Amino acid sequence: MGHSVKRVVVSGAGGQIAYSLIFRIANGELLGPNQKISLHLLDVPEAVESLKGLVMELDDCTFPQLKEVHIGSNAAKMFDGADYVFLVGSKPRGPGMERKDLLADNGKIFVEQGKALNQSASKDVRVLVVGNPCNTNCLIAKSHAPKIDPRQFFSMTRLDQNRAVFQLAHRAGCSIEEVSNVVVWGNHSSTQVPDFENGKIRGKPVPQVITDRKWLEDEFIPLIQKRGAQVIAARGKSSAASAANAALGAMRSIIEPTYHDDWFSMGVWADKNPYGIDEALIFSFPCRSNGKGDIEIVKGLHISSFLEKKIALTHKELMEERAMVAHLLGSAL
Ligand code: NAX
Repeated sequence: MGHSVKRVVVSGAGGQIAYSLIFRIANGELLGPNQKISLHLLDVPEAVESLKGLVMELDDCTFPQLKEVHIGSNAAKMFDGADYVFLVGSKPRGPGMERKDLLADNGKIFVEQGKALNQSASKDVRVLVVGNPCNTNCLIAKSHAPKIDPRQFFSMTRLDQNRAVFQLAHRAGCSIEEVSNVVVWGNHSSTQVPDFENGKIRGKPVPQVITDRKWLEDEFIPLIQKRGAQVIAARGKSSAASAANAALGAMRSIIEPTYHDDWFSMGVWADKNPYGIDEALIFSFPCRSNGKGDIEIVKGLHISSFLEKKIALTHKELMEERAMVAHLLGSAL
């Protein structure tokens, strides 16, 4: 992908997710111990001063892989030649703010960032949108970047996947590594569909191992859908280290070949999907990587009528979100 030093961008670099993510990237956890990296840290002008403190801390970690760090608030400059971009920055929902206002407010950020990516990122760039509402933000950014293949844009449902894996392993009393093939369909929101029917424990469908169907339907699914809110209630702040961990895992899943017959959960451009989802959406599907950054949607999963009804709801929500930001979508939709 172009440079011998890889350029990795984190937007929202002054925020709490970034504070966990940046040090792990700099420590080689994204691209391995032999890959030199250049970190480009983007935030709004008011936050740039605090980024100087972050740079001091990065210096003081003496990470061998970290060749250079750039900070700034000009997206096009920060995206220059970018190989991997984590779009984390966005505004939190303020008091009394409607979902629609949040969509429009944050959507504007992704109009600008989509244009800036189009202007200056590497044509092979991989972009992971974390900032919420991440699926629709990703759709907006993609629609303003006609020079970049839409299949290089992703939105993060990895934290939801990880949450589901933990709960299934916990309930089954098995180890994390014994749970595989867990996908969360649709939107990263409370309508998301954590799929226990196609998930596996020790290679067997989850319902053959966890036979309490009532638990799976009535407790497991809502638990994953509401986990983010639970963390906020307990911590007084939203998930940060687990979100950073998921962002790192998600980008690595794009870069590295997918193990055997496993798959992972990722919001991707729904073009030519075999599941009847509107093709002009960023929708979370089961995905595999060929290890060169090319992702394909896994075909042929059985969708029961139980799943189908739930997927229809998250599908509808994403179409509604898209309609709310129709004025922000560029020509490359
Ligand atoms: P913080 O509020 O701690 O940090 C956000 C940072 O973004 C701030 O430093 C802010 O100045 C910056 N920012 C705002 N506008 C920007 C712009 N135009 N360009 C660059 N930077 C900008 O939030 P944090 O807890 O780090 O969360 C960041 C985003 O991740 C939020 O939108 C949050 O909802 C989302 N999340 C997404 C998750 C997912 O699974 N997809 C899970 C965790 C998290 O909730």
